[in-house]
Amino acid sequence: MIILLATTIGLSAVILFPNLSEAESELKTFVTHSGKVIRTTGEVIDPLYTVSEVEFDPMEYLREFNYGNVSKLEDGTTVREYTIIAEDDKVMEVSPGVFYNVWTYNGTVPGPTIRATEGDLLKINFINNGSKEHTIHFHGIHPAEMDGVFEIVGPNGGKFIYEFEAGPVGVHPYHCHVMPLEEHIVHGLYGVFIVDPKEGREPADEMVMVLNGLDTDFDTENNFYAANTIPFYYQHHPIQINTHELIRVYVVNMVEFDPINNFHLHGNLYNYYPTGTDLIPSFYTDMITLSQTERGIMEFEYTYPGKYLFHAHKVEFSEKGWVGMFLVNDKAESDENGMEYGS
Ligand SMILES: [Cu+2]
Repeated sequence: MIILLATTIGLSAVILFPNLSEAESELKTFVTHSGKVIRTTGEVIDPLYTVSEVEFDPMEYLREFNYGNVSKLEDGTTVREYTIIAEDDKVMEVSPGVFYNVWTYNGTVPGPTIRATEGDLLKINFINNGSKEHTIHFHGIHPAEMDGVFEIVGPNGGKFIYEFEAGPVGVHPYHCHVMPLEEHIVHGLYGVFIVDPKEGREPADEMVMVLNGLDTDFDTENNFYAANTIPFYYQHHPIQINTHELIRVYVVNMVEFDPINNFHLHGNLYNYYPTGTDLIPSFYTDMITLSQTERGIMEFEYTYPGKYLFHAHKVEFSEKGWVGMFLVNDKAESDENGMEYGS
């Protein structure tokens, strides 16, 4: 009797849901013409793209610098060559169940952190593998035709080589400059460009934080905020640093729609170098306010070990994801345990 009942239920399931297992394995993600991301086992009529998911590790991004392929000219000038590929057909799960169509430089948001020394000759091979026109506009000093505004790079393999001398010293953003600009930026086409002074800076545990907003419902208001794209990431995965070690944070505000953003550090104050162009700090503070593409360098050391928050003091932003934590390890103890720097 029990066997008969089980068989009947089993048969009914097969009749009611004939392709259940097959359908489950065919969950696909689409981006529609309105930019909405849809995940379904069904059919989507005329989708814009069938997409793949972006792999992005904010902890890796934090301390990853791209110095390019280095060579020397006869006169001794250092040449750094980079390749940046734009795409606009990927999605990222920015919060559990929330998928967002990201437009990427080299497959991530933000794109790679380009790093050079003042006076180096930079050669950036740009390839646009997207379906829309894109460019790279670097902030800094360069010839007009290298500004990435009027030299539009066509979709599906368009190419352009940006060549200019690295300068001035500081931390600068780069981003796509195709209209509508807001759309190309909020989808993720931006990154950080660091120009080191020839004499270098004091050795430090260095990291990059891009403050960004995500408008996942296209109403020109941000639904999520973050340091390095994933809301709340560094709160759940604190950044490990050591006491009595110089920490240097290159911070760039890429939030659109909201006129200001800010950066508050707990249990400490930092020396702040606006745009990083001067080697003498302008402020000693625990709070800076940043408008669009405003950026700078923060330097600090912790005396006491423990957990310290950093976040937007615009509380709405921190409650929607722009909050993180430093886990400060006692340097003496770390050394005894043979811990790696910053591990
Ligand atoms: Cu673009």
